[in-house]
Parts: sequence; structure tokens; C-alpha cells
Amino acid sequence: MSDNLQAIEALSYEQRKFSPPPTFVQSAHVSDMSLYDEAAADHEGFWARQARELLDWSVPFTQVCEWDLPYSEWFADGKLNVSFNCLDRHVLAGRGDKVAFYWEGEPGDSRVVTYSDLLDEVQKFANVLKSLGVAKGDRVNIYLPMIPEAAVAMLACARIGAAHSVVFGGFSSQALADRINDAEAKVLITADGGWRRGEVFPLKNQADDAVKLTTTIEHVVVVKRGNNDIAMQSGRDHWYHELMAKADDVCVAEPMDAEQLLFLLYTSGTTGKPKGIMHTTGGYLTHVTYTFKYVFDHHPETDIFWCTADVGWITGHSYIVYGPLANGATQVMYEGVPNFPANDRMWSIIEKYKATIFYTAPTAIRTFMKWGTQEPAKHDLSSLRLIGSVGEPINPEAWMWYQENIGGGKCPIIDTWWQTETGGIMISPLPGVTVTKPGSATFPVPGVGAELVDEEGNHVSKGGGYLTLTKPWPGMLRGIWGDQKRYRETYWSRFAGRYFAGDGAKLDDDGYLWLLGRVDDVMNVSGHRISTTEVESALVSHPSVAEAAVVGANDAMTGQAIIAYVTLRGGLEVNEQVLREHVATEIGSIAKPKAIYFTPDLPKTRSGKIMRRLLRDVAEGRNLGDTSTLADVSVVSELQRRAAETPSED
Ligand code: 7RM
Repeated sequence: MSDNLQAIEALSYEQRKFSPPPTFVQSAHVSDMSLYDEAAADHEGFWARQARELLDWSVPFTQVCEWDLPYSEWFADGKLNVSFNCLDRHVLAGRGDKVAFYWEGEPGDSRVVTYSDLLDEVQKFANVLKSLGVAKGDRVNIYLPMIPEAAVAMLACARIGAAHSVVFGGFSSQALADRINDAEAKVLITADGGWRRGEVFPLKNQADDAVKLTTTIEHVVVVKRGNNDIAMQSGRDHWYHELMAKADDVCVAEPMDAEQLLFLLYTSGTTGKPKGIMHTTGGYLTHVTYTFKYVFDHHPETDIFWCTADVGWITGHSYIVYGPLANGATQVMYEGVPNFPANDRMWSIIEKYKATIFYTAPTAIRTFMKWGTQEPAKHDLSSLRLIGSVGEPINPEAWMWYQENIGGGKCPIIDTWWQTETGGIMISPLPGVTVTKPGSATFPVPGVGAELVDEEGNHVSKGGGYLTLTKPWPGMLRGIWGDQKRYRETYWSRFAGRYFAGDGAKLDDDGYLWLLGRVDDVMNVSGHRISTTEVESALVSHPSVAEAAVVGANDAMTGQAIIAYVTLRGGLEVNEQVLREHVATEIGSIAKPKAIYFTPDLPKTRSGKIMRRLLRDVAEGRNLGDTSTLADVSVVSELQRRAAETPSED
């Protein structure tokens, strides 16, 4: 770990400053420090006020936070229904005709879904789920493209108290099966296929392969989207539109305990098995509703919000489904890739729907930079008033490019740091008050306590350190599904009394926080977390592979790129491309190594542990640090020699 701290210390930072534009400040929800002061004065009272003001409770709570480290309960004696808060209350208030989603399909088809439409669909689909035997407390898996039915399925689960587990449509059948098995899901909701880069990608086939590897799935519901040929297994598989045509219109939202499980979302950890992160009802909804309103400075009458994440990631859960809908937002939802049919698709969508707030990831911004400023210049982006970033540290160059070419020099940028585990945004500017610096996520939002510590857990007030969270917050994870020991060990064991997020950060002279990436062995590829161990296991599962070590090397485009070092079984040979495809089958294309180096040996400690740190040095072309614990130094020097002469793929 000390190497990481040294690396953190070594990084320099940017000193340009940008104040919120006066016209923005005029209409901003927050334009002074009072929200910060209130939260600092009374942490629990602050969150209780947010929960009461922003949400409708069927049974008001009297308890705020029960904190029994590392477990918290929020608003535990209150009852509410998440789908009621996201839908019914807006319709009951006369806003049923307000657009919830302007949905844009990749081929160019589109749909407009109002709050009334969404409520109708959700009630029917909740009845469908009930008719398939889903009850409160059950788990339902969702494996869908970016279509409105993804939101419908999630909200229908919430309506009846079943927990959803959404699996990103780009994951392989094996990854889906692992997640179904861990959650013991009863029902799987998928589609025939979805559109991606001008072609239909098959989802139902993958789902079929996955279900073969599971024992708990009783029914599969299939949304028709790709119109591709699929097999339907009679008795088990049902078309969504056929079930919906027969479903009852009314399903009253049942009040749930605030601590009722809302969803599981699987995320990679340092050991291979993905962790089912648990989020519950009242606290999570309070956190995402509050941050959506204040961090995005959302005004429901005038804003058109577009978050480019997939619903399969936490960003899609919190800032496409729950946060925006609870606030009655009008959103854009887009199905496909940013370069279909051409490199200006995103900008044409912003122009078409007059989006006012745009939220995307640094990896996307770096790609847009590569495609050139002429692409956004083809479109009128003047509707934008705020732009945001999430998923990785955003480098100052990308921040400036984003501000100038997308924000037209007039939009504040919110660089939002948070995690699957935190549920909602934790560190971010508030755009009407915070003076920003390109590349800094600035300060914790009101109600969040964050601190840097050194190796020994001592508070660091300047310079590099480990980012820890010091107070419970409503959206915090409630544990890891089926493995509470791992929950304690992963998040609460490194520093006593503190949640350790796994990220390094630096505090500058003005107290600004600069996030500097992960200090553990989880890679961040285009904003997606992939564990080195997972990719290694996938490689080793190929018959010709004896051993593999995987590292994330800095990459200008994707944040980190996966570099694999592989030793083959004696006498066997295999093509690099075959192995890359193998990883894609085992985990998903996102986990394909960018480069694979074959080596007779891996660098190991004397006790036999692979030294990934050295491999990272090799992959990034650095001089080797401390090699004293290495069993055989010649292994690394050989790899270095070859890295210098082999150009990497792509
Ligand atoms: C929302 C999300 C979490 C990890 C986190 C960081 C990195 C996310 C930022 C960031 C620097 C940011 N959830 N990360 N946002 N790093 N600046 N604004 O991404 O669970 O998938 O990933 O992503 O390392 O720990 S996540």
C-alpha cells in the first residue's frame, strides 16, 4: 500500500478556478453555504428533513439513524413505497401528462413515455410478476437493453417489494448465471435482442445459456425489441406484450418498511466472486432524490436531463430510474452507442430534445475528444446549462475540453465521486455555489463526511491519503448479499471506525479533493470495475493456460487497460485472439485484455504470491521499484525486454 501512497503524493494538480456563472446562481437551488452549515450542525436532523420534504411516507418515521458500526438503519419505523414516490404522487398531483422519458432507439425510432403511461405499465407489470409467483422478499433478475421496459421492470419490483438484480446486457451468460445463482432469483426479465452499433445483439440466447446453469428460475419474460429469431420454451418463457395484454390495470402500491431490500447490484471485488451490494428503500431513495435535486440543480418544470449510463450500472439505477423519477424529471434515454450512425449522435440527440443537463463518463469524453471538435460543432447545444462527469477521475485536459466544446464555456461542470456501495453521489460541487477546479471533485456534499487518512489511519489534512467516509449516510450499502463477513472485511477492517472506499485522493492547499483512482487490484476500464482475479480465473479456465496475472495499466482512452501475462501449459500453444475471445465469453467483452504477453514464468514472491505491482510497472514502462521480495528477478527483466519491443494491440 505504501507504493500507492507514494504514487498519490507524486501527482501534481491543476490550479485554474471557475466560479458559477451569475445567471446560473440566480436560479440555483443552492447559492450559499447554508445547506452545508445545516448539515454540519445536525447530521441526522439534516437527513431527516430531506427525507420528510422530498418523499411521501405512508407511515412517518420517528427514528432517524440507528448506527451499530458497520450497520446502519435509516428511518426504520417509517413506511413508504418507492414506485409510489416515483410515479403515483406525480400523477395524483396532476402531472400525469408530463414526459418521463424521451426514448431514442439506436436505429432512429423513438417513444415518448409520460408519467401516466409509466404508472399504467408498472401497475400491469407488477400484476404480471405476481401472477408468475413473485412475492415480497423474492429476487428478480433483469437483463435488458436500454429500453423503457428496464425502468418498468425495476419499478414493478419495487411496487411489490421484490428486490431486483439488474445485470448489464453486455455481460456473458456465465456472468448472468453466477448472479442469478447467488441471488437465487425466481424470474428473469430479458429481451429477444437490442440494438448496438447498427446490429441486433442477441440477449435471449445468452439468457437461455445462463438459465441452463441455474436451478431457481421458474419463468422468463421476454420483451420484443430486436425482432431476432429466438426459441421460446413453453411453460417457462413468456412474451412481455402477451402477459401485459392480459394483466389487470390496478396494483396498489404497498407501503414497505424503510429497510426493505430494494435491490442487489453486483460489483467486482478484489477476489473473483462478484459482491451483491444491498440497498434498501427509505434511506437510498432519500439520498438519490436529494442529490439529484441539489447536485444537478434540477428544476422539474424546465429541465431535460440526460444520463448516458446503462441501467445495468449503479449510475443508471440512481440517476436514470430512482433519483430523477422521484423528482418528477423529464429525461432522455438512449439505447445505443455514441457513434451510430456517426460520431455526432450524442450531440444530435441533445439538439433534438433540447437537453439541459448532460451526465456522462470521462472515458466517453476522451473518446469524443479523439473524434474531434467538429462533431459537437455540427449541432446547437445551447440548451445545455449543466454538465456532469462520473466513473473515473477526469483529467484537467478532458475537463477543459468538455467545458469549452460541450458546455459552450457557460456550463458549470459537476465531477461527481461515488460508488455502487455509496448508492448516491458523495463528493461533488454544488453548481450554484462551488468554485470548481478542472479535475477536482471538490468537496463532500452536505450530509457526507469524508476524510483522508495515512497508512496508520491518522487524519491527513493536506497531501495524499486514503479516502475514508466517517459518518453513516442514508444511501450506504446495507451489506453484501449472503456474506456479511466479507462486508466487514472489505469496507470496515482497514481503518477502525471508518468506511474505506478503496480510492486514493489528495487534498490541495485550498482543501479541494482530487480523486486519484483505486489503490487495490480492481481495474477501472471505461468506468466499469473489473477485478484482476476475475479476468485471471477466466484466462486460466482455458485448457491451454496454466497461470495468468492481470493488471490494469494507465490508458489514455479507457482509464485503465487490461494487460494479461499468461503462462501456457507445457507444449501447448494458443493464439492471443482466442484467449481474448475466451475472456469475452466468460465475463463479457468489456473484460477482454488489451494485450496478452506469453511468458514462461510469472514474477512471484518467495511464498508464491504473484507480484502485480511489478507487472504494472512493466506494463506502464516504468523502472522497477523494490524487487527484493521477488523469487526470480530474471522473469521480470525478460518481460521488460519484450514489452519494449512488442507493440500492444489496438
Ligand atoms: C458511480 C460509480 C466506483 C469507483 C470509485 C472510483 C471511481 C467514480 C469518480 C471516480 C474519480 C470520480 N460507481 N470513480 N466516480 N473516481 N472521480 N468522479 O462509478 O461502483 O462503478 O465505481 O469509480 O474509483 O471507487 S462504481
